[in-house]
Order: sequence, then structure tokens, then C-alpha cells
Amino acid sequence: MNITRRSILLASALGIAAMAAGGAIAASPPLEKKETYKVGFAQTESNNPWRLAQTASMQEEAKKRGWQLVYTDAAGSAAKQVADVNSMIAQGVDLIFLAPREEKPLIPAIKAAKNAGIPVILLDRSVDPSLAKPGEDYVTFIGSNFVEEGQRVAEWLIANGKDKTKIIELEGTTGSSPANDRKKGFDDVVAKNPQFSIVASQSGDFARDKGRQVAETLLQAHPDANVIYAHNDEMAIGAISAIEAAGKVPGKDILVLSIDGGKEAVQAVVDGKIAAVVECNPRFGPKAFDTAVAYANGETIPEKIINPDQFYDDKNAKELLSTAY
Ligand code: GYE
Repeated sequence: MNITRRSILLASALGIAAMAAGGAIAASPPLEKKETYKVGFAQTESNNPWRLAQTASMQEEAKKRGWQLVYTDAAGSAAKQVADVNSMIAQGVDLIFLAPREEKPLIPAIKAAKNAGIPVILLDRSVDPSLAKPGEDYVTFIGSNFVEEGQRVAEWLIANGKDKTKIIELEGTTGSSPANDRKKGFDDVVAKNPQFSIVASQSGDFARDKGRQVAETLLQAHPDANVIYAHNDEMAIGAISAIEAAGKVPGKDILVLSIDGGKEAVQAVVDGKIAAVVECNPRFGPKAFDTAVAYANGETIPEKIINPDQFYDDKNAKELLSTAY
């Protein structure tokens, strides 16, 4: 009996043992050791440079290794993303990389893949930890520490904001893990510094035009606001248009803070329109595929694999601009 076959049998024996102990099959399905794979990548949307960089990184890596990549784009719809995962299951892919749009609606699709014996690796967004678990329902989560990203922005503001203390927060997609965690990380630090206050917080759905519209409305409602914290670059760039349309100067009257660190935003730091950006690293390909191989080899996979993120402000943006995606 070859090693792969033996490890599959061992994994199912463990599953049967778990069932006998009164639970469902515990472990995430194994991945057979093969020369090449057919893997799925269920992208959530493609409306910004971050997503395009992530998709390119996944496609390049698949090409480099000679793996077949079944790519879908849910175009901003969790329902379509569920259908995309189900279609990958029907096509019999070996493994699914999933960027779940929101924390809850993708859970049934993750469980369906598990029931079909297909391991899932979550990329860049996570799911509600009370509903699905790493090592059990999915192999692992690969991505940034979003709570820390929010904290880093808040700490920069506390240290450098001076008289800029009244904050408008533009939240990402409601129910998505980066929006939840970037809010938590930022708001908790601000709450410990009572000279700062969040005067309004509303979703701009991680989108440029929605961010512009929401910023416009909130700036009218709160004319004393002098900080805009956006959960991503797209909304920050939208907010800059709203600030200028209101006859104010970004970087002078209103500080703009952002997360993602795409080239356009880092250029805006160089130009003084964005005060600081925490990068959210979109280069997933090598790590994602390496993790799949390690999993097939039977290595222990950590519950979370965290990408390192750069930080840009006026001290380093010019020098690092050429390295931004
Ligand atoms: O910040 C945003 C994108 O999930 C980390 O989603 C990702 C976020 C990223 O659309 O720009």
C-alpha cells in the first residue's frame, strides 16, 4: 500500500473513531499526494487593485507549477460565491482556495466541500469562528491580521494626529472579517484615548464610489470631522474626492488614513493626500500553493498563517513606492 493511500485510510479511521466517540468526522479531508492538481480559486470580486493583484498572484503560481486553476469571480455576491463553490465540487477539484465574501453565508459551501472530501483553504477573509473551525471544516486561514492593521492605524493617529481628533470611519463590506476586525482593532485603541472620538461610522462596502458617497454625506452631517479612517484604499481615494468636493484640503484640513497599500494610495501618501497606510499584502500565490503541498505531505498546518504587512507614511512612502503593488 502506498503512503498516500495509507494516510487516507488512517484519516478516515480517525474520522470513524471520532464518530464512534459521538461527534461528526472531525478532521478536514486529506489531500492526496500527486504531481499536479486541479484546484479551485473562488474569488469574491474584482473591483479593485488589491483583488487583481491577488488573482494575478494565484494565477502566476498555478502556471509556474503546472497546476490547473478553476477560477470563479463572485462579483460581490455571497450567493454567487456559494454557487461557484458548489460548481467546483461538482467538477471534482482536488482542493478549493476560498476568499469568503462575508463571515456567515459561505459556511454551508465550506461544509459541502468537506462532505465531498475536498479540503478548503481560506484566503484573505475568514469565517465566523463559532460556525466553522480550522483543521476541521477548513484546513487553515491564510491572510493578514486585520485587528492589528486597525490598531496600527489608530496608534499612528494617536502619536501623530495632534489637533486632528474627530474621526469618520468608512467600514468595509458589512459582515466581512476584514471590516469586523479592522473596526475592532481601531475602535479599541481609540476608546482608550478619550481626546479622540469616532463621530460617525458607516459602510462604504470597500468600494471607491460608495466610499465617496458615504464620505460626502458624513462630512455634511459632521462639518467638524477632521480625520477619515477608511478600511481600504478604494474608499480612502473616494473620500479624497469627497473632501475636495467639500472645498477642503486632504492632508491639511482632514487627515486620511487607509489600509491596503496599493500603488495609487502610496502615491497619495507621497503627494500628502493620505497621511498613513497599512499595507494588506495581496501576494498569496506562493504561500497558498506551498500550504496545499505541505498539507498533502501530511505536515501539521497551523490554524492561521499570517502575512507580514508594510506600513507607509511620509517617512518612507517615496522610497518604497516602487515596491507597492
Ligand atoms: O482590503 C479590500 C478587498 O479581504 C483583505 O478586501 C481583503 C480586503 C481588502 O476588497 O481592498
